[in-house]
Amino acid sequence: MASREILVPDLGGFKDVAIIDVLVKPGDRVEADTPLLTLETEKATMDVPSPAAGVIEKLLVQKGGLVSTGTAVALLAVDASAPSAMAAAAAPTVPAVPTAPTAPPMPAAVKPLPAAPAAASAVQASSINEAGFAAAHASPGVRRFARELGVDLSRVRGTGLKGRIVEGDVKAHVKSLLTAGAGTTGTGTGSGSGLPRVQIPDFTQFGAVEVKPLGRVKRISGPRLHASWVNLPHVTQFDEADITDLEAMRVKLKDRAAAQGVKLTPLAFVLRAVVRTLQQFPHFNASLDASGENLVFKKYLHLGFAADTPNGLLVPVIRDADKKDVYELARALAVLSEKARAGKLSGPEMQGGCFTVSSLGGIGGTAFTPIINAPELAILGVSRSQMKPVYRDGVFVPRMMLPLSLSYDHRVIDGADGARFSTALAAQLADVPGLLEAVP
Ligand code: CAO
Repeated sequence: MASREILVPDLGGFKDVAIIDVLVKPGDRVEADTPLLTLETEKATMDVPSPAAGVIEKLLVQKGGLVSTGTAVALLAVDASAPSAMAAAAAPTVPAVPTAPTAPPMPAAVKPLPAAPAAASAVQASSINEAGFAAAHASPGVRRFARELGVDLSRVRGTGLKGRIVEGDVKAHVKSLLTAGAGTTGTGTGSGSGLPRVQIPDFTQFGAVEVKPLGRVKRISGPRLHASWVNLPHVTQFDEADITDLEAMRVKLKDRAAAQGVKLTPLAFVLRAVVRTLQQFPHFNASLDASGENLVFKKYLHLGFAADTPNGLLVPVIRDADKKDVYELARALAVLSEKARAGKLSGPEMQGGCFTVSSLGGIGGTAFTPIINAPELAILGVSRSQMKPVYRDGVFVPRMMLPLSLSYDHRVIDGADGARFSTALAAQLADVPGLLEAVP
């Protein structure tokens, strides 16, 4: 094991930045990207991640200290199996996470805490005013606590020094909401408070265990998925689209497309069909506003798609998907999923989605219940297509059927509309010439 110094990455012009939390101690095992320290400037908080896997030999700084770019913060005994990792320390080893709208630009290797992002990998909390949350005067611990409870810090009155919000303020805020019975009203963006907590036993009483911190993407996406799950009344509509003709055409076109560097998978056609269906059902391309009383119709159409990456689930966004034909959609899919896997997506490439498609078709399964990427109103899950016997005109015929799972927010979309949307989508997928039409 080689022993190497871990240095503070480029802080983008900030000097003498306060260390407000030290998250590891000598002897701790860390993975690449494990947060080691939390720093706080006046405008944002950020983690300093470990650039490689290994064991912390020595800490060179302490809580309350000040650091600048290049300050040595710890000695790491780097795993022998990861010799190149330290050399790559200056480059981002995990996907850059978008910064808060009010925060200054962050270097990619220094990542804001979950408190700050405006939109990241999978799902956005539906009610938290992200800009206000990011600007709130509170420590990362309090921010994390607020996130866990789904509390919008911009609405909490701080009683600490210079109005700083302390943990007690968050608790008092939740208590006041509960007392007022307002925890889950409005846009349904309350905390989900009142939910019984899952009891976590001491697992060591049952056998040996190993504790590993969740990766950064999961730490951000988890609370957002949870917020959507508990605050949006999800209904999932299942359907099947007959893509026999589409598959036949795709197989014909595939090689020609490959010669032009485009991998024409079924998903590109699904995206094109989704665009055409959203154009028929504009209220699916909308969001509730913060009051929960108005629907914001979007005159643009950016499509998100779930990408499975080594760092976790990310949702790149294809901008102006309605202006792209199926080849352009296939190209955008390939470029953005490659960037997602390499951890190179920028913040804007994960923002502004109107509707998300989550395809597990390349992996398997017959159906699933995708969680809506709030504040979007619906998400389409796609599973693996299969040849099935379909009864038609008195006989069974073999048809290639694609399973569709449409989850929608029942506050806005009625069951009848959900069924109409998925029926229309299936019809679009059967209309091969329509899908291949040039885009105006
Ligand atoms: N039915 C049958 N086969 C399918 C299919 C489907 N619905 N969808 C894709 N395939 C096939 C493709 O044709 C391809 O086959 P070949 O390699 O033989 O040509 C293979 O499966 C792999 O496809 P792919 O995954 O490379 O490409 P894609 O365009 O379908 O998907 C991407 C791209 C980025 C969406 C995908 O790689 C991915 O990450 N999927 C996971 C998404 C996810 O995690 N969702 C869950 C989120 S909720 O937790």
